[in-house]
Amino acid sequence: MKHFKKADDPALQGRVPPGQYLTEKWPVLHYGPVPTFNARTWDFRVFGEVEHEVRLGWEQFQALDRECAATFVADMHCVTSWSRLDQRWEGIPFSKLVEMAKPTAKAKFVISHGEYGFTANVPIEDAQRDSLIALRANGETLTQEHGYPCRLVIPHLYAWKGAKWCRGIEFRADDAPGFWERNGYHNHGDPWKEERYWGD
Ligand SMILES: Nc1nc2c(c(=O)[nH]1)N[C@H]1C(S)=C(S)[C@@H](COP(=O)(O)O)O[C@H]1N2
Ligand SMILES: [Mo]
Repeated sequence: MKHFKKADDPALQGRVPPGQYLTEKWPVLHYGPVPTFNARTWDFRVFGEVEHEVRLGWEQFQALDRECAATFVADMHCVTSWSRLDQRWEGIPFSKLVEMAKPTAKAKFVISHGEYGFTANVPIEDAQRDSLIALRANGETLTQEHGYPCRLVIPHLYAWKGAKWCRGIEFRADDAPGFWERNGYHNHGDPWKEERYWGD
């Protein structure tokens, strides 16, 4: 692919995980069709091992975003080996959802749910490190193909760990391997350890 360059610039030492190439363009990567958005039927849920289930309609979700939006600049790493540096994500901090829903002491795993039943699983500690439900990237509203209206971003893991077209966050006592995890990807997905596939 033409726009890929090798990450051998010394200035990038420590920025690019092993086996990754840099790209300046932002590839689109997902399984299945791009869903359409319907503001009347769309909702966002926080559920499972929580004290207070949360269900927000589109208006309420936007109000929450206006109230608490935060920005996080992070490098984005796809397991297929492209990385994009300094992606600027903006949206609702994961910590805000925790504050609202109050996961119980039993909650040990977090599942992000996307449209069409897509899921991705992480231990709760990973979800609680600077994650956010992003509505914007690099100053612009997410495009449909990049996950409009929102996506989970867990900056320190491979990008598949966050659902695009995110419709909810589930807290669970037990783990539940998600879509890519059931299709051969590593259960954890730390790019610095090259946790790409089962058995890595
Ligand atoms: N709903 C959904 N979210 C998804 C995926 C998917 O297949 N479905 N793929 C993941 C993978 S593998 C990557 S690399 C990123 C890609 O995000 P992008 O298309 O904005 O670059 O989305 C992640 N989120
Ligand atoms: Mo990916």
